[in-house]
Amino acid sequence: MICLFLTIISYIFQSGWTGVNERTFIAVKPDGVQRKLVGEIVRRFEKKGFKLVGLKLVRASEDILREHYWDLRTKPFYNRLISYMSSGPVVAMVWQGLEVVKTARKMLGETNPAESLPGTIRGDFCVEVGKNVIHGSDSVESAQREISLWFGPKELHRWKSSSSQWIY
Ligand code: DAT
Ligand code: MG
Repeated sequence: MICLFLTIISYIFQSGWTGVNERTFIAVKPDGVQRKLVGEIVRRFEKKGFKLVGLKLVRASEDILREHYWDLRTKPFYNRLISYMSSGPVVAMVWQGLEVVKTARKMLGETNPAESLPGTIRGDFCVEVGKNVIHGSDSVESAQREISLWFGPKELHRWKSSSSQWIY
């Protein structure tokens, strides 16, 4: 039911979230916050040229996390994943820009840090799949669903970036 509702909401907003307005959901996981990686991660997205449109420190409820990781509910590591994600605050963010979903995934690296190249976030800052410091949406559709799940409309900001004319 919640899934259907979120899909409809996502569909309504879809038209505005393409091209330079594409958005992705990024979260610094509890280990990333504990290890003081928030500044470094924000810095990488800012320097790349993406625009920050939402950011908050949040202790995620189990309901949100179970919804967020719904696709993985049958995996053996699912319960461990939920308890790890609820073990401390996460920094939830929405970043905007051309091809931001695909590019952010490249910036993150592979799911398993051991397979992530140096220069990627997971390649540089973690070693184990169960503590891989950051989440990033894997498709435009997932991004829309996740943004609607984690952020209210008033928490997403429209603002004109003074550097956008030097990026696009
Ligand atoms: P990603 O986070 O790269 O999108 P995913 O969606 O497949 O990867 O999985 C979500 C998270 O679940 C992942 O970031 C870490 C955890 N995870 C995935 N595979 C795992 C495994 N084999 N063992 C433990 N945790 C795993
Ligand atoms: Mg995923």
